[in-house]
Amino acid sequence: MTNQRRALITGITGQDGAYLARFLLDRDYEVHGVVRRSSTETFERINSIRDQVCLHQADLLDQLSLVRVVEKSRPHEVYNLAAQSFVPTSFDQPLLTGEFTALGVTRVLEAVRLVDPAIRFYQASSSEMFGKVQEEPQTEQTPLWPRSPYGVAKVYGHWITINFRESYDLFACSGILFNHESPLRGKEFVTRKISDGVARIKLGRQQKLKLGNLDAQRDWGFAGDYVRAMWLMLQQDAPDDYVIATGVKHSVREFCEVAFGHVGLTWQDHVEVDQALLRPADVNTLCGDARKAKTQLGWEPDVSFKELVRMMVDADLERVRKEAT
Ligand code: NAP
Ligand code: G4F
Repeated sequence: MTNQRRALITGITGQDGAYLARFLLDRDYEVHGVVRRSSTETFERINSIRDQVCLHQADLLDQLSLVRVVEKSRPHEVYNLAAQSFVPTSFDQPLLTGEFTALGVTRVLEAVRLVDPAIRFYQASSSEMFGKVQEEPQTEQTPLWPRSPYGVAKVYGHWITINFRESYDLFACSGILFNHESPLRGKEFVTRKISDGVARIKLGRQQKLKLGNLDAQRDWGFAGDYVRAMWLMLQQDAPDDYVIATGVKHSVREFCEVAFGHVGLTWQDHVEVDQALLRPADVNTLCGDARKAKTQLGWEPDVSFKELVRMMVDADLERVRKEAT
């Protein structure tokens, strides 16, 4: 083993995993990633860095596979980003979501504790834990009231991380991240569904865009900014928990307005509300207060809401154009 810093990322094939892997490679880390076995590869987001990272097969459902990966890669830092992360699926598959998103965290923590308790650990907690918000804006002290099986599972992951820190003195941090988006966002999430829809409608491949709750408000930031916060948490003298957010909220309707407006279209001409897309219980509004991260980590977001929307629409326009040629 060399003196080079080593990081292990679960969920490296996801949006955040892809941005974090690039961020760490730029800082000269040796980057290892956990991938689960599938009959077709899901490496699209990390294709461009495929030969610079070391991938290991393991699964959040399988304790020994996680222990083996930690033993093999001997990381200084573990970023636990893997999860069943889509809220509607958590209503359809609550048990599986609990296994991945809640108990999966304990499995990764146990692997860290068994192999090397000096490893620094990051847990991907979520603003979805605030659910039916008890105060605005939300801070690290705001009481949790999750509104989906996903949110409930994330509350478990958050508290087991704190519990392992307090019980075993692990350097374990929980980042309570508000919604963050990018051109690499999965297409089922509302921002990417809109940017993809706008591009298809603009280029004549689609007529209408069906959405659910247009009144929902989110504090949307750029994923590239948010992975920097994850890393900063693990570089501090002591482990702690941090809210990461922009402090500004917008509705789904406003997202549509900016996205369609960017290509000279009027959103009301193309968006239809589909009742089937409403959730059994939704999170109506989220807005974070990231003052602790600003003061202690020196973290602030660089990309504004409008820049983010335009970046996503432009990327989808380019991709959809290429699909046609
Ligand atoms: P994402 O794009 O959905 O990626 C999820 C990753 O988890 C994928 O790499 C997926 O692998 C992997 N995974 C799922 N189940 C697994 C299992 N059983 N074993 C191993 N790997 C598994 O999510 P994201 O947006 O990057 O988010 C990263 C993390 O942050 C998640 O934990 C999410 O819940 C949390 N979070 C996200 C946001 C946000 O706004 N993006 C906000 C707060 C918290 P496959 O490629 O094989 O499916
Ligand atoms: O984009 P969404 O699916 O994200 P949601 O539910 O806020 O969850 C995301 O952010 C969490 C952080 O708070 C993460 F932890 C989680 O993993 C995930 O990344 O939906 C945002 C809002 C919801 O209120 C939803 O009801 O948009 C509303 N919405 C309206 N129409 C829609 C749609 N959501 C989706 N996915 N699709 C629609 O057609």
